[in-house]
Amino acid sequence: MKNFYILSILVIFLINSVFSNKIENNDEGFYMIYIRDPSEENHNKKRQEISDNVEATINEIHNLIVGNFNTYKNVTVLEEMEEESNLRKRDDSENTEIDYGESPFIYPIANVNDKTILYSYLTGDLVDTIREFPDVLGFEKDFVYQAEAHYSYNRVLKHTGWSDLLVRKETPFHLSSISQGEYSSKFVEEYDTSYYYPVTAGTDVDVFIFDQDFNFNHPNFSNTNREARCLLSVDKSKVTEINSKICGNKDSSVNHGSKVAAVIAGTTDGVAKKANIYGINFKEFTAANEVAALQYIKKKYLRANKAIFNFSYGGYKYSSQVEGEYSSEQEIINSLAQVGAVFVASAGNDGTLVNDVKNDLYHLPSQFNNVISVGGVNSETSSNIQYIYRAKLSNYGNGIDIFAPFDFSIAYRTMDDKTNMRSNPSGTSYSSAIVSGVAALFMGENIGKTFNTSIMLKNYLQKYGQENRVQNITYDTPGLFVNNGKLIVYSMNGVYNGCGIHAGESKCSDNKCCSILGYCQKYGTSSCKIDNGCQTLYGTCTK
Ligand SMILES: *C1O[C@H](CO)[C@@H](O)[C@H](O)[C@H]1NC(C)=O
Ligand SMILES: *[C@@H]1O[C@H](CO)[C@@H](O)[C@H](O)[C@H]1NC(C)=O
Ligand SMILES: *[C@@H]1O[C@H](CO)[C@@H](O)[C@H](O)[C@H]1NC(C)=O
Ligand SMILES: *[C@@H]1O[C@H](CO)[C@@H](O)[C@H](O)[C@H]1NC(C)=O
Ligand SMILES: *[C@@H]1O[C@H](CO)[C@@H](O)[C@H](O)[C@H]1NC(C)=O
Repeated sequence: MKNFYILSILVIFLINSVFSNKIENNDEGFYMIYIRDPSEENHNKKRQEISDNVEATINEIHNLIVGNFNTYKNVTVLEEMEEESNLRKRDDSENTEIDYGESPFIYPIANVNDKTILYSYLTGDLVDTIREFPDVLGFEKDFVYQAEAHYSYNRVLKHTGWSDLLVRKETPFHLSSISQGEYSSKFVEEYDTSYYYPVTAGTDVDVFIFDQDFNFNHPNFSNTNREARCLLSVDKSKVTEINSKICGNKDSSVNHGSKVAAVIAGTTDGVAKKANIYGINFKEFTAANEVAALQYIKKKYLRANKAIFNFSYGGYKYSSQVEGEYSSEQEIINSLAQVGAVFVASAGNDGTLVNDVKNDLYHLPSQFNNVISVGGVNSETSSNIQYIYRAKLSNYGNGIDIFAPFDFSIAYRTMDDKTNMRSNPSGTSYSSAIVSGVAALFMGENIGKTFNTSIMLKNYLQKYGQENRVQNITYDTPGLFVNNGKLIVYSMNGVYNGCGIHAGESKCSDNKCCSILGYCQKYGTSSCKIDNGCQTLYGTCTK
């Protein structure tokens, strides 16, 4: 008896929740219509059939729909329903468990507790008319569920402040590692291989790639909502305008420029796939060629606060050759920075100091002022923690500004025999490409704001990057690892231990406290006190 009582309350509650709900968005769409249908015999039959009074209602509604075809905003939907229905008939639908009746526009989909639920595509006016039918109990507008994801769309947007979110699945390390914080299997059961990025993805930002051998015919540059082409070629310090998809050595098996461009802004492997990418093809990497190209771009193509220059070449010079009034490269870099350009350069792959004060040797252009110098890292998982350490070949020293991935597992299929992009690239050139891409993301999300190299470094790369994340560094090298602003670490299978940002923003249960390191503990233990880092967002910080 007691059970029955509880059950009936439950039923009433459910009914209320369905029928008292006014349809808020009272417009054209798919609806579930609840029809009174107490016919006993239906519930005992194996095959669900339509009872007489339901059939009468169906016929009435069917005629209403047909008589009001011209009031529909989108008749295509009804046409598609009819088509589907004809296909079914041909397939002989007599064997299905449910009798869907004769009308393609309205049919029963379920029978529950003396009700039949009909499904139909209706205009708001038809809903109002049908509501008055004697056997109609109510309506429910169909609802499209979001596919179950291993991350929270809303939490990521809140955390990053991005205008909207895009997620690319199953990406290589160079993308997954820059859109999450430190992964440890102590907190997260399965490493998240997704790449999270803002929907703007570098829109309206120009990235000038000073390199060799570009082929923008590769399908990874084929999205049409941005520019991806060769712009200039530079030889003997003279600049020539080019407007083509291919420049440099067509048969180059190295295709360095194409690969750098793919890491910055390719649709599959790139950080900022909507950024404009312009190939500046250098016959030779000389200081004078660089100055000539910068001057040309400054005159003709530079758009203030929207330009990123990625230098991936470099070499060592004695300071006597660099400093003083005759550094034309430094001067022109400064002048472009003043009008809103950001410079990114690779720190070099010599495994030495970028700024060897003792021997008076400096790596250029990465050690110029107003140039962000990028070192390379690899990762290694040991004792369940993913360590990020300086790649052995990457340069180091306090002249480095930031680190980014060094080895790339991007196995390009050949798009044609002449442009083999198959080899897996590695080196700080690609690290600098990553940072250029991340800079493009920040610019693309902040169109209208002022940018130059130091603003990009201080207000974005340092603010959102992971401080002290890079291991195996000496000589006061900063351990900053690049991040695009999304530091929440999710688990692919949704299983977490602990709490907080390293554990998919999980919260502690049972009134436990979330410690500064992300463990759920009893409040009051040494690492779980309010003045000792207890995280109020993810647990209880009182006794
Ligand atoms: C961008 O950086 C990469 C890696 O350092 C380099 O190979 C490429 O030439 C650079 N592009 C420009 C435009 O400097
Ligand atoms: C009409 O419905 C069809 C089929 O569902 C859909 O593809 C189309 O985008 C709709 N048209 C409009 C204008 O909503
Ligand atoms: C970059 O912008 C900041 C802030 O406006 C300014 O202080 C700095 O001088 C600028 N750098 C250059 C090279 O113009
Ligand atoms: C990008 O290139 C890779 C490797 O060649 C390929 O698998 C992928 O389908 C390409 N992406 C697009 C959007 O064409
Ligand atoms: C870190 O540096 C030490 C000492 O130079 C070296 O033995 C070790 O192999 C390095 N670890 C990695 C992962 O490179």
